[in-house]
Amino acid sequence: MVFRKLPGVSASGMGLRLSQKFVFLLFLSGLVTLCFGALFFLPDSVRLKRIFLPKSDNQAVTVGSENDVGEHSKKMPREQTAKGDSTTKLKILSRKQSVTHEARTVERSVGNKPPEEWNPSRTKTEPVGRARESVTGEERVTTSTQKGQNKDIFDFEKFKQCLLKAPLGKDNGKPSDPQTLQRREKVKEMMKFAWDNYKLYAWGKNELRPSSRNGHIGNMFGGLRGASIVDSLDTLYIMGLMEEYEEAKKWVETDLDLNSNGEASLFEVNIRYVGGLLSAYYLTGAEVFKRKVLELGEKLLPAFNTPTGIPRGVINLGSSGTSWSWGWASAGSSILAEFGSLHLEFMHLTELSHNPIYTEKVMNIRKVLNKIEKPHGLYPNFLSPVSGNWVQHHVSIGGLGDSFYEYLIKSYLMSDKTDEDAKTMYYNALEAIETNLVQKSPGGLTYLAEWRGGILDHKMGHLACFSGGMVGIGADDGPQEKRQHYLDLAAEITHTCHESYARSATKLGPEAFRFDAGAEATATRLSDRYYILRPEVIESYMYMWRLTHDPKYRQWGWEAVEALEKHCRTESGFSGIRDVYSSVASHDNMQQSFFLAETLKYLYMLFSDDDLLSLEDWVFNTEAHPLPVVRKNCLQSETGTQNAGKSTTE
Ligand code: DMJ
Repeated sequence: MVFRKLPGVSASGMGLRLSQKFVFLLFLSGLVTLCFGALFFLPDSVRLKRIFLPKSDNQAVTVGSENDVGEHSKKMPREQTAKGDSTTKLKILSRKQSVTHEARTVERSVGNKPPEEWNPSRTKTEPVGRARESVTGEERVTTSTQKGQNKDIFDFEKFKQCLLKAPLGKDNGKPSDPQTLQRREKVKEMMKFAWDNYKLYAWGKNELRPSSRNGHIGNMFGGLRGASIVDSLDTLYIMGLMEEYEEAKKWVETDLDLNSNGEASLFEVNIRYVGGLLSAYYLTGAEVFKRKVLELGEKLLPAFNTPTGIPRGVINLGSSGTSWSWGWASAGSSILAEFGSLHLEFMHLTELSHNPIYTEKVMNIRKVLNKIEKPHGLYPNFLSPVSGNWVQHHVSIGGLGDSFYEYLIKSYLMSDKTDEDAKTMYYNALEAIETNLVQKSPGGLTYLAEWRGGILDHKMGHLACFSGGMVGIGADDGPQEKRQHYLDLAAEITHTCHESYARSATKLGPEAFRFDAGAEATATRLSDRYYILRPEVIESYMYMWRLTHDPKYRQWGWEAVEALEKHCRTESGFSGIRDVYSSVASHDNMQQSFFLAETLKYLYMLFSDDDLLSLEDWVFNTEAHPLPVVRKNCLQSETGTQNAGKSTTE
């Protein structure tokens, strides 16, 4: 720009006119504003931004990637800005608490001798309560801290005294019948085989690819590694594969890096990592699991920073803590099965940390769900975390909805039957499911259809087959006149799911089966014919066995073992198959971590005595990680021996 002095106009300085100076200054200030404003658009990692801007929970975020996603999460996250957050106060509180909590963690590990671990080989016939306090041989000394004098510290000793039975039961649940024992040994061998191959070809990765003999990482866990290790800890432990358990524990100690900065499925990280670490801690008392799970738990909290407190499905585990909804979920909604399957783990995070924030978060979800009107008493699968309204009227007991219902009844059971809200919600939901979704096929099979705005889709997913077990474990606490009915319903659903296996060439069930156009429990679409080592059908066999002791459930479980061996076992691990109706196997080259966490664990339990992880003491999260019933009265009592009289391994 050229500045010239014009005649007759006063000028100063550089010989500019006043109006020119004004324009120049305006331009300059505009430029400065623009530059500063541009900082907001720089990526998080840019240093300048960190210097100039305070960290905020509500930063705008960009679309993540890509195709390899969670169970309920089939596509890419949607771009979201968590603006208009009405829970700022809570956020500040949560940040403060986080700091306090971190400090406490450090203090604990420095100031207190970590409790000695609980090893199954040492607990074979010991009583749970009294005997653990005596100082003989390998037994540990119960310190005053562990006796609950320091209320800030989770008292593992007292926790054990509040169990009714030893976790692994008498003689680790060993069945007396030789055939059952042999079958149990076979399942243990399968676990060892799956583990050994994972170790050989995929150590530290998330899953084993058995055909290509390498590891798979994917992007479901936001950069976290070792999903198969964390998912396997408790299975290895209950099977007495102690060398393998020790390897797994060592890896958690030295290699489980929680400082990742990727986008993770909140649901998947919660059920596999949080669930896996929690149960490893409760089973063994090893401090490392507690430390890790509390560190991880904190990283999940920013997902709840939405106007309603309903968390979004995808979270950045790094310091930004930004969260997204899945790109495929209508109108930026959150998924019922995802935000509805946090309760069990979050209640235990509060138990271990003494930080109420986790309980508050999940109780708030429940409050929102209780307030909102439900079409025909049903819970649709998509909810807006902004408005708190349903986004679509699709209801399913399979994918997208499944574990929400499971967590209602399990919340009640895990609360030592004190959580009346969860109980009411569960039985009301079950009533609505029976009225609207439960169907009988022309061939007499009971199934759970899906509901789309009042229209039934006569399809049942493999995922929905967990409901045999769910309805079964809830039967006893339902209204007196309905108890037998619920048990019958559970048996019928389990029977139908078994039929979906029995009607295939491989004796393994498809991903989804239908009851229309002449089909009865068979997949009619090519795209539904695959089996990816899922546990749900076997899970229902296990619960139904425990509830009825009808030998058919063990028989069905054994059929599944034989089918897995024949069609899914490869030279280097287990693999899913692409078509259950073809006896010529086409492997999908993936040994899912839930095969080790769930399928094999439930099979092992099916062939064990009932006191191995007794259902009186333990509930299983949706990834089959056992979490103990919280007996508040006992835990808070001075002596902590409310159940000590009953605390034997018998
Ligand atoms: C597991 O990760 C969990 O059981 C989840 O609830 C549903 N899907 C898989 C197994 O099929």
